[in-house]
Amino acid sequence: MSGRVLKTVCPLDCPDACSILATVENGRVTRLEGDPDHPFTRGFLCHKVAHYDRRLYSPLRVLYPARRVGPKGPGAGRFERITWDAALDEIASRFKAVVAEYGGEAILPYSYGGSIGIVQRNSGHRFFYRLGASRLLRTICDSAAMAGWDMTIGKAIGNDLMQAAESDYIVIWGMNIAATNLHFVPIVKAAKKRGARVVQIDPHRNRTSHLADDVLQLRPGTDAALALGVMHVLIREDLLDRDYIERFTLGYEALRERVLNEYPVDRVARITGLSESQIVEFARGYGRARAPFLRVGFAFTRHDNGGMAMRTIACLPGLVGAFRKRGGGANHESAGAFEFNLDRVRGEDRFHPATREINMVKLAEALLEEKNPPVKALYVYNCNPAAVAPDQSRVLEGLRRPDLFTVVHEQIHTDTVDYADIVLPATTFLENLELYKSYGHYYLQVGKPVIEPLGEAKPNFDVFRLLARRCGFTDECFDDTEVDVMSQALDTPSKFMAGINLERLMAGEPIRVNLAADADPFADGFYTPSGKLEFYSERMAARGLDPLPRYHACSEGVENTALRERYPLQLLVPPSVHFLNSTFGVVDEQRRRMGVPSVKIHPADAAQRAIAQGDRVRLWNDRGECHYQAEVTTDTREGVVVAEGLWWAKHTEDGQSANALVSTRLTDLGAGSTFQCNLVEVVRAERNGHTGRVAAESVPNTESRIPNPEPRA
Ligand SMILES: Nc1nc2c(c(=O)[nH]1)N[C@H]1C(S)=C(S)[C@@H](COP(=O)(O)OP(=O)(O)OC[C@H]3O[C@@H](n4cnc5c(=O)[nH]c(N)nc54)[C@H](O)[C@@H]3O)O[C@H]1N2
Ligand SMILES: Nc1nc2c(c(=O)[nH]1)N[C@H]1C(S)=C(S)[C@@H](COP(=O)(O)OP(=O)(O)OC[C@H]3O[C@@H](n4cnc5c(=O)[nH]c(N)nc54)[C@H](O)[C@@H]3O)O[C@H]1N2
Ligand code: SF4
Ligand SMILES: [Mo]
Repeated sequence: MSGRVLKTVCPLDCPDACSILATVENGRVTRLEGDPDHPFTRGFLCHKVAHYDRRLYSPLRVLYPARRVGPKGPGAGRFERITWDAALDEIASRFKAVVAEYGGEAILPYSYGGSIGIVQRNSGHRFFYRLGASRLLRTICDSAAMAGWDMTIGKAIGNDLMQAAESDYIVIWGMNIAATNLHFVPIVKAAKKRGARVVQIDPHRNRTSHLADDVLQLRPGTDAALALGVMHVLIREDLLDRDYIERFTLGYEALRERVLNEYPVDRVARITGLSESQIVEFARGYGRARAPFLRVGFAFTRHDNGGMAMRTIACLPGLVGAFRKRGGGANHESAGAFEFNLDRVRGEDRFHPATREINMVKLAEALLEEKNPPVKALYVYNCNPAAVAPDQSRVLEGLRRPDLFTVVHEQIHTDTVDYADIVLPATTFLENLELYKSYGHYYLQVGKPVIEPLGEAKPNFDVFRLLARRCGFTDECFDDTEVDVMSQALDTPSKFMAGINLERLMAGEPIRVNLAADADPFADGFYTPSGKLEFYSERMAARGLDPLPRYHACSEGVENTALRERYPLQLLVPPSVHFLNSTFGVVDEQRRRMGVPSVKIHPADAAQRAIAQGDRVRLWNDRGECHYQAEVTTDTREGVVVAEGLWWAKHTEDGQSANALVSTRLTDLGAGSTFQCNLVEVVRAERNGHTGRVAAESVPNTESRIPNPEPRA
């Protein structure tokens, strides 16, 4: 039997937001394919989502509410199945008790990007505002990138990725597109076929390097310096679009003086570790191209100088007038065009929240140090902090606190579930209704459930409505349905969203925001206070920051000579093609493709430490340690080690991953995370005289400890 084919959307934190055709036979999902009619998906999905059924029907799927009956932590916890009524009653009464004794701010919601849909992602806000809980600053991902881009451009939009097929010079800056923006790859290939040159700027040669004519392996955290060196050459050699600069930009003269005086190519070469000719050649290529296109990633913004780095790089297209050239321009995120009425969706207009803010990057501090009041209850949804958050040893220590009441609403028995007092089963995108935007392309789409919820799983939206009632909240906003919330989201004066109505979306078709694919997104001006691309920024000055682009060294980089005496290597922890953050750690096949947790090290660094290919090594700094397997390779530059992929803590040898080495330091703009900014040391690890290979799956993927007595079909 062939089954029914239903359309839905990938909910994962990935810029591609693919449209999916799901085949359902006898109530079971048997096939997932890319929608050939979606202009960006173009008929294919990444491997992990094409096989999402392995995750959907995993033995680790959480299907019923459960209560802890053993100690907290991996391997220790035992859970007993309870009813939804019992679970909701217990949460409501524990929350009320915490509010009575410590105040609402002792409750902390913790969520991020498990689903990036508008309804499920934002459905907890009303409840937690009404409760008077602490407010979470959701900064773990792109807040420095957004703030930096905003200072120069004013809104997180850019030239359409699809039109870059007509570019003659594509720069991929700090983004591993072959892993993290897969549907941009055919576009780059099409441009190459027409003769485009492709330059990648990344300390680490990865899958994307196969597309590149040149790979500039700069030192991590020196990206602003490289951009300023490129500007120096563009200005010195007059490779500028003067008409564009005059009409569309602000502060060119001041920038010119700064760049010519302070960023000569030899200085930039010393900072970045690139050669002078690499820098000059790159600048000439960019400046002479007919339509240079810049695909800007996140990695370089995850240093504590990252906001300024983004602001600086975003200036480049302004000097050469790239935004208005067909095929050219720049794109970091498209998300700014989706101007939903989020105040309404989140209930900010109604509840005017003014409670304490807690930055999600500092979860360790929140759980271990916060006093006024202490965090006594934690509610986790859409997120797996035990695996993804920085300073992992301390996060786990905090989660282990016996006096902390922790609720985890999850699809899968993750690392974080190991620490839960109450576990609630969550639906996946195949089981719930949702409105999706993208941060790579410009299409909106509604995804409808294609199967009934498995077990007793419920969407976030339903759970928060039920909890609101249990807590006695009678505000009418808690009577809204998911469709009501979608229509509230679309109730906006935004010019990008004009004419987009829910009926059309509910029919399942992708609908484009009002920004033509081949348009210059800034033809009518930029979204800064001056309406210009701001080389000079009053807003930066008002914050006491340098109003002009500049390079300042990051705290854990090559210029920190004191710390480098103890920890000489820069550690990068970028995403892997086989995982999506920690979401696919549950799938045996994806872990098999990953192999064991491993770290790439340059042959010169390995030789100095007598480390050979396949050796078990210890990585550490003052924050923590982990044991990984060494991969000796020139794919990384000297002085830089790379631990790709967000492993579950329990799949590592020590029960903690490279995130144990990552600090909770914040970025210069946006108070964001600094995942790529860590100095470490690596040595060959000997334990019981053995230095051999790390055992694959040192800790196997255990069966869920939550009883799921009903047999699955
Ligand atoms: N397959 C897959 N796709 C994903 C994800 C995933 O985990 N797996 N995660 C999703 C999420 S949440 C996000 S935010 C995006 C992230 O997508 P990306 O922007 O691609 O990811 P980054 O972590 O920013 O790292 C990208 C590259 O930057 C390099 N890099 C590290 N430090 C520096 C630096 O200082 N300068 C420069 N120039 N390069 C540097 C790394 O070596 C890496 O190759 O991807 C999304 N898509
Ligand atoms: N080492 C390292 N660490 C990193 C990064 C890195 O590159 N390297 N990247 C950082 C970045 S950029 C990001 S964005 C974060 C991502 O961190 P997270 O947002 O925590 O992302 P995931 O690991 O995908 O975990 C999401 C969880 O939400 C659950 N979930 C999915 N949908 C739903 C739902 O509808 N309801 C509920 N209740 N749960 C749901 C999933 O089962 C999954 O366990 O990680 C950060 N951590
Ligand atoms: S993770 Fe990204 S590439 Fe894979 S299906 Fe989802 S949106 Fe598409
Ligand atoms: Mo992210």
